[in-house]
Amino acid sequence: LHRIPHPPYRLPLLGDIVGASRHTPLQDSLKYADTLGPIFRRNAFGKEFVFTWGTGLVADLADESRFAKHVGLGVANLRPVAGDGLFTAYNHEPNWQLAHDVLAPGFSREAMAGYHPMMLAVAERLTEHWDRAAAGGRPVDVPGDMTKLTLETIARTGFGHDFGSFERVRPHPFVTAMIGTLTYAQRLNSVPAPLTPLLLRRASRRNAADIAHLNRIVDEVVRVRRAGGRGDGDLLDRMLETAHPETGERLSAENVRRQVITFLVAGHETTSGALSFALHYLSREPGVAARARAEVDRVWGDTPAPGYEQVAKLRYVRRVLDESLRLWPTAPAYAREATRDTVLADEHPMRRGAWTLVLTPMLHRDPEVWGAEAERFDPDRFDAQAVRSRPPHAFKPFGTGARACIGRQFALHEATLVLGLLLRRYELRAEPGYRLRVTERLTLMPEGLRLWPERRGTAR
Ligand code: MNH
Repeated sequence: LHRIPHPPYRLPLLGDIVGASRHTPLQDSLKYADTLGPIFRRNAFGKEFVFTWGTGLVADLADESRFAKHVGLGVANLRPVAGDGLFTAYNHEPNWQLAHDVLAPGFSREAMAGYHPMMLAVAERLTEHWDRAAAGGRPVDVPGDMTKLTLETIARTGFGHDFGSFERVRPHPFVTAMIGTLTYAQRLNSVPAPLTPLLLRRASRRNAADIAHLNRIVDEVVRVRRAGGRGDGDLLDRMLETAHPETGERLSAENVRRQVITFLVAGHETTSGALSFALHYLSREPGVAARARAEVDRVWGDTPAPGYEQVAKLRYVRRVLDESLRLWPTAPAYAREATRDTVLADEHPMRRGAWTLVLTPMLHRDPEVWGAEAERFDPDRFDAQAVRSRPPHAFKPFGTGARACIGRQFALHEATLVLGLLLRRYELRAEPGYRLRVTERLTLMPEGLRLWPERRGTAR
């Protein structure tokens, strides 16, 4: 450990808190990363945390024979919310494998093609809302609207549930409670554990109320399904009815509750951020927007309802999304632990159980891979040839290995579809003088981002 650099001003008891803000732990780590290099540590209240972002180191951490997901920090803080649900389960918990095997077919190609018409229907609710803003010359609240869209999408495709987000002026209480629990889980990292009862007394009471609220909403979704009989074979049907193909085991009622919360939260918050960042860059880069729009016009023409197959054909739009996820991977870190005594990249000894946090926004800016101009937004970094010439594991917005994101194709399909629809229908005018600010609540989101959509001529 002593060979790993740390910030210069270390305070006794408190550790490296000089210049750090409890609201932006990730962006602070990015600043440290710049000066301290590809692996560094920070001390918080006597505990040492190791951060890793160099491409070679991260590639080695992807070796599943020596490393695995570590449930720590922010993820561990979500255990009271999501328990042994897929995202927060420990590797050794039997419910991880069981739920993974039961739910994985819900993310197959066929399953995705089945969700497509519902995704399209939700996107139409968004364009109706944007049409009204465009007609009135009013701006739209991008993160707010993307959150409505992605929440409705996962709720309807996965659970046959309608939150009515677009009929509401304020966010659905589910969203408010979810943001509360994410923010609280992040805050727990900036307070020494023995002092939380003291320092976060009110916040922790609020958090308990938020969790109770999430449980109530989820229990109601499950109750309605149980009362009304099967859905159309969606995720909830799988959770409630599908037995494991080999063992015949089923998910328990308590585990179903954890999975429903997990999928409603994990299934919308990060996709919403990814769409918001992409729209920000599209509004700022007229050349990129024009190319993307030309592609949509060419591939889709003016078909009112682009089909499932037509979404994957938007290659350039997909690169815009990848490039947005490069600069702002909306789940900005994942933790890896050694599953036996080993040496990381032949350099850093790690005992079994020792862990490190991979900082993807820094990995995605590693100058050795992305060049000196890594801050520049350029979707051509994802053309086939550029991708082939990069080392593996240089781009990891969805994590790695057995515990990587199960919803990756779902998110990419949904986001590409929506960007295609919005580009075809509107010009996106940015707010003059807006400078990108990023809010952190374990996930990343552009703060205060507003755009003025303008209908394009006769196009759909
Ligand atoms: Mn998703 C795991 C990022 C969309 C459901 N997701 C992960 C991980 C990352 C991630 C990173 C790994 C975390 C870790 O190692 O600790 N996820 C994203 C991003 C998007 C996203 C950037 C959108 C963009 N995720 C989605 C969607 C769903 C989903 C959509 C569901 C419909 N994700 C999950 C689940 C896991 C996960 C469930 C946990 C998988 C497991 O551990 O088996």
